[in-house]
Amino acid sequence: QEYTAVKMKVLEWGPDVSSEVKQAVGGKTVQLVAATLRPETMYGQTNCFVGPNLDYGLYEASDSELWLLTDRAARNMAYQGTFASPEGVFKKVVSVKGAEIIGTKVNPPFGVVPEVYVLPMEGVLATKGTGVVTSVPSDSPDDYRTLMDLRKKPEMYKIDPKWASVDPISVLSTPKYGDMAAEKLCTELKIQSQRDVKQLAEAKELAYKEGFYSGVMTVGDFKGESVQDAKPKVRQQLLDAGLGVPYAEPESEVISRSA
Ligand code: ZZB
Repeated sequence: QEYTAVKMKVLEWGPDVSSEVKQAVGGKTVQLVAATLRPETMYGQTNCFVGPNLDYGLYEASDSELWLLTDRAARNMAYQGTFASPEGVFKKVVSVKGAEIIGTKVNPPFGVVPEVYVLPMEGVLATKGTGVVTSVPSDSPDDYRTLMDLRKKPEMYKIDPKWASVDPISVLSTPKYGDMAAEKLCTELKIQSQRDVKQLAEAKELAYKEGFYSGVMTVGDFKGESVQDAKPKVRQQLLDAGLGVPYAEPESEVISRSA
């Protein structure tokens, strides 16, 4: 699976970021780096998710940029030549817990809404992508359901309701599910919570298939084109703009995960 790793620039730290982290950053730019298989949906980013209990770090991507991701992803990127450092070399500047960065304001690349917040998601896997997930609740059932859970119980999730206030944004339309596939599927499959992992996996599969084979873009430079055509074009634009990099999972890990 070839992911696109997209850079979400930190605009303002949330209330719980430690002074140790802030000091380590100094004047550098920090990017939360999210791995996606759906670059064509980036217009519809409404927030970003991290696992509150997961361990992340700030890694030196270049002289001026620190990237926030998991140790595992930093190692993979170092071997894929993503960083300015020599192949295989990566330097962690400071450790960060997911919970610390909840409420941090970031800029989602190509997002219709230019400022969104970092929120907690229970099911973020440390073993996949970068451990940072960008949220597109129009087309990702997991994102939709989690956002609705957070809105229902902001106190329980210890978030400021304003962080979850951006509504899903339509990015594509399909004959079966209209222009808000995730909401439609969550309703049809009666998905009640982000913990309904079995139904969510089924909804994801259905949304992927229908979006890819029958979807037509409703926003952006490729509006009116099929999703299949638009996907590589939007991806290339992200890469050209320096807002994304290719990211691949090592084969052995992909196999052990699906086994
Ligand atoms: C934006 C997006 C928009 C995504 C969408 C999906 C959809 P897969 O197919 O199971 O490999 N993701 C990335 N990393 C993680 C992680 N560590 N833990 C949990 N989820 C993660 O899933 C790949 C997708 O899972 C990625 O693509 C990312 O969300 C999320 F409209 O990015 B996606 C129907 C799905 N729609």
